[in-house]
Amino acid sequence: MLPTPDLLAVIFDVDGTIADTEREGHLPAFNDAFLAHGLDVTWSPQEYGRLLRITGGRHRIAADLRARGFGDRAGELATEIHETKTELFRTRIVAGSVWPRPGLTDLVSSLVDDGIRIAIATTGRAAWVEPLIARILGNGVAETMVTGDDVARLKPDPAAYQRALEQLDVRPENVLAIEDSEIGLRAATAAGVATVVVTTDYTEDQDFVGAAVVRGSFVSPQPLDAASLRRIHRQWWLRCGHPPGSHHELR
Ligand code: XBP
Ligand code: MG
Repeated sequence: MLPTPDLLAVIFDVDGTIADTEREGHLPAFNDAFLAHGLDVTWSPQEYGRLLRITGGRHRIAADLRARGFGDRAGELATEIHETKTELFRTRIVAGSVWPRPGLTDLVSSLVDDGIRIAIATTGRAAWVEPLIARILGNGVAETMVTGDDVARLKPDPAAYQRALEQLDVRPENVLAIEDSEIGLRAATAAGVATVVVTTDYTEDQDFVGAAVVRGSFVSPQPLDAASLRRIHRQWWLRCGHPPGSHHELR
């Protein structure tokens, strides 16, 4: 039997994965930004859950304003409101009000100790992603960071993952992605990367067909660490049966 590929790097999504940012972080920042621009728009947590199907805050605002009848003004207004939202969210991060998901920092330490490289692939904006990652992971722990500023097409397009793979200079079969959502799983899968999904309240009912593993937490039933990720990665490739170098079509 052909050897399974080694696990050389882990690429982490940010929102919902590194931190549970959406309900307590992004949502109030969007609502405060609507207020700052004099708009009578407040997204409820349920409404926001539906809007998460649209990746990228600017696109999310524009789609909602169009649905509310803002017509041609929606795009320009969305750009302005999103700039305010980005600054408000960045301020919250710098003030230290966003925390990692339980078990995340232990997993990262275990990967570092084991020599597994770490990267970030997100559709969020660099202005807040960079301070968040520096605060939670520490400076330099993530070798490369691809944000929504770096790619023309956001997830579920694979562009962010493809860019991270290029920057790491590794093959997709040597990497595992950690995601929280169906959109993220689709992006990583389309880049040929096996994916562990750790769901949140917002994503637990989504369709995760094609994931290597789906769980609701980093800590239970057993904490994820370098050894368990190596095991998951190896089992995925044994199951998939695609030798390194072959055309990889993830099922
Ligand atoms: C999540 C997103 C982001 C955030 C908002 O992406 O879709 O748009 O909700 O961030 P991921 P911005 O899980 O890939 O990080 O307002 O900066 O777009
Ligand atoms: Mg996410």
